Amino acid sequence: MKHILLSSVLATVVLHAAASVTQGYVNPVIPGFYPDPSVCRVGDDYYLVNSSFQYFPGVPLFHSKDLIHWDQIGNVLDRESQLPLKGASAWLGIYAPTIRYNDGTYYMITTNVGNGDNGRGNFFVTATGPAGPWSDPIWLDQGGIDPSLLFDEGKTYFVSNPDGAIWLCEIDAATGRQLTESRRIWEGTGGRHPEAPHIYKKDGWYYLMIAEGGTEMGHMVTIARSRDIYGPYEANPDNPILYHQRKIAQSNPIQGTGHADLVEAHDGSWWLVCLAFRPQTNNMHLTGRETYLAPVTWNAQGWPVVNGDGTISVNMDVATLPQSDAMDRSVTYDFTQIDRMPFNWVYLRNPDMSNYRLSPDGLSLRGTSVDLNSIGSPTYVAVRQQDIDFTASAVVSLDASAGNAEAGISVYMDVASHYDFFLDDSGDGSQCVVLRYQLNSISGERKLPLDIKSGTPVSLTVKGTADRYDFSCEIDGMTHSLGQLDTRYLSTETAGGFTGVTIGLFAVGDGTALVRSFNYKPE
Ligand code: 6LW
Repeated sequence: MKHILLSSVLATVVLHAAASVTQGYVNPVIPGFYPDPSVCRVGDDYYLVNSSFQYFPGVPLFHSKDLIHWDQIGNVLDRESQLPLKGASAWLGIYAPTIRYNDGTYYMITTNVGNGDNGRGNFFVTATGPAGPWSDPIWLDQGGIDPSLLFDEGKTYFVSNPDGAIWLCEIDAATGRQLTESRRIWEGTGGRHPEAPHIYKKDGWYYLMIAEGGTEMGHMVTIARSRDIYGPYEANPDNPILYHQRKIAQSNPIQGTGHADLVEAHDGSWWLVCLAFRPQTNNMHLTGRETYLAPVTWNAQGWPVVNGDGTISVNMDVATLPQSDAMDRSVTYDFTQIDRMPFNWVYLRNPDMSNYRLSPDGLSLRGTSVDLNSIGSPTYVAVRQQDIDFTASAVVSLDASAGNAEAGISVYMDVASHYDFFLDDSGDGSQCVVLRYQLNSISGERKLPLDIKSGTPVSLTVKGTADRYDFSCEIDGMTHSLGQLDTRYLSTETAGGFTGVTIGLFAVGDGTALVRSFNYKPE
């Protein structure tokens, strides 16, 4: 009884402490490759989605009560009929999604670039609850990328960016059928790549917010408004409303701010989620474009002002919604104890799920002839690198009695840029540990001069810092270093693509690996 009383008192204290925090938070609110955020509010619940490119399942879906702490509750596109990804590189697949709620239905609209239907890339899916199930795709005729929806006075408006401008039409929200001719409504303020359009209605105005400047350093957010949804749109004289090429952001660790979505919170405050990235070495970034949060106020002329001066920072000293508890991102996945992979684990393109099996022994990964240099679906399951400084490790054993096989951890930016750290079995009963770099057609490797008995569990560890990945392993209680590789060759600026680094478990060849656990820890 005393024990129960004490724990309920403690629980009250903890809950009270959590709810009383209403000042300050840290950006990014979702670190790692979670780009192109879109947010919607339903009552006092917030939902957020991101683009996912060549990864499966697609469009991670998060829930929050305070816009700061986000809990992944699923993936919107979780079956192949919604998400064909054949041949999708890190430049293709699922681009920026938008999430909206109207009259009991959730809508997620996005583009499948390279695997659309009959040349059409834009589609939406619907659900009656955010956890799904989400419908099969409903394809749309208007082209371009970054589609968005506005529900207004019984009509459904669809906006996207074909031909380097923002175009609008009305659609039937049940069938996707286009009801009015597409009309060009704005080109932005002259920056390259006008994209990411969202229309909001406020105080009798239609506000059209977009991104311009491209998704690199020159990225920015601009806005225009009109009394008529079809325009003419008048640009805010204070554009851009978010832009880190300003002198005041010169030494800001956050760069490339853009692609944003606005939301009015349940207490009447306004917020914006956007993407940005954190350069970590020679102005290059590896953790992808991430999700950031900023407060928004409206000036006397009725234009939004982002965080006072149009820039954001890591430590945001601003009033917030009552905050929920922060989640610890240090996590150990004990594969002997779980019966499904958590929502944050992703595969490349369309995986053959019979190559992956969870059992009380752990996660078994069956190798195939498809390796990590292939644009097919190698046996690979991964989480995002969310921190510049981190440690990740896995306990792996490999059974390759049938022939040659490799299995271990990959630090994977894309098909042409990855560092692989693995057990190598040539089928003769002994194995060795190898560190291999694969950078386009150039590859090289270092072997640990040690024979390991086939089937021995080996702990493989990757430690990331701004400039280096450090690789070491532990065998029979002894630690061995395999050395370091430079981070910059895996950066977005070097490798290209729209993604960030993922840290994954892989198997290739005629063998099956068993992974008992995987541990990821921000440092
Ligand atoms: C996305 C576009 C963009 O569709 O990059 O940064 C594209 N913004 O809006 C891919 O994420």
